[in-house]
Amino acid sequence: MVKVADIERALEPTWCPGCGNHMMWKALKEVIEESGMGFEDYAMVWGIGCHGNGADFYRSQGFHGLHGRALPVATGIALSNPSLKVIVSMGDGDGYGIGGNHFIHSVRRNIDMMAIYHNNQIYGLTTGQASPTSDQFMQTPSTPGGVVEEPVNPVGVAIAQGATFVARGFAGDVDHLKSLYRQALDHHGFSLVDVYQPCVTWNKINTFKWFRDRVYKLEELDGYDPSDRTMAFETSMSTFHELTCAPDECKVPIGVFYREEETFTYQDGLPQLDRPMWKHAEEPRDISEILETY
Ligand SMILES: Cc1ncc(C[n+]2csc(CCOP(=O)(O)OP(=O)(O)O)c2C)c(N)n1
Ligand code: SF4
Repeated sequence: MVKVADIERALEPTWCPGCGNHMMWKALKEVIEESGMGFEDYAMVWGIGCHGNGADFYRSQGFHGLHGRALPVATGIALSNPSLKVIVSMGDGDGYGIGGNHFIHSVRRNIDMMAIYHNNQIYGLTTGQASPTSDQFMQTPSTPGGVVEEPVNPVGVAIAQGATFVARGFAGDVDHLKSLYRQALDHHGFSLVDVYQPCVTWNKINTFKWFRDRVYKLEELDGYDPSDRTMAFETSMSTFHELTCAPDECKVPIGVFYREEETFTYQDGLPQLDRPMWKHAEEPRDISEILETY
């Protein structure tokens, strides 16, 4: 069984002091330890960005993919070895921008994997340009006159697209985030955890304080039913925040928006996965005769 200390590499994280990535790192390491998995039980995949630098800070088998392409790589891993739990780490620019198409199709295919989005509403690594989740009117180096368009609402998109597990967390509440990670890891199907992860260097609007003044937990809401897709979608839309809103005007829900217990995954629909490729590889073939010919 993997321990937190086994996951940590000799290399210390290079994220800015106070960055939400540190809290997400802590939460995920602890949940992996608590899950009882061994290194042979899971694989991790990263996109490109500050979040993706996590590839250097978690010891695991896995792959550091191209910008926006973590999900296709993760899909390949999940289908070639269905016994692995695949954990994918992406950024908002990475996963909802350049990788937006993969996001939609991974959701509708219900590929059994856990997808974590480090949503800091900015391009962190490339010094603060607007991302698909930056709030409308936000000024950034790439939008000096303010962002013109509406942001992507990843939770709403996923629910509308038939997702079977959709949650939103906040890096400033590690215990709550851990509970979401645990549920996502246990889910049979595509589990999305969108995490508000303040970038303390480039996003001076959506700060830890900004969120602390606004977040509330869905599980504490009277009558909230995460098995009701319509309720989940309406909640994701009605509370979709805007940069300009005051704490008493807008609230940001965190928690499990939607969960379907009995799900049919992409893997379930592929009978050939009963004879996965990696199992053939377990029986080594003698190729000395072939080598003789060279
Ligand atoms: C195809 C491609 N386009 C652009 C880049 C440059 N690039 C590297 S990281 C990044 C943005 C990262 O932002 P985000 O995904 O939000 O992650 P964060 O750094 O905030 O964690 C960009 C545009 C790239 N590496 N590859
Ligand atoms: S630039 Fe932002 S997202 Fe990147 S490490 Fe620093 S605080 Fe974190």
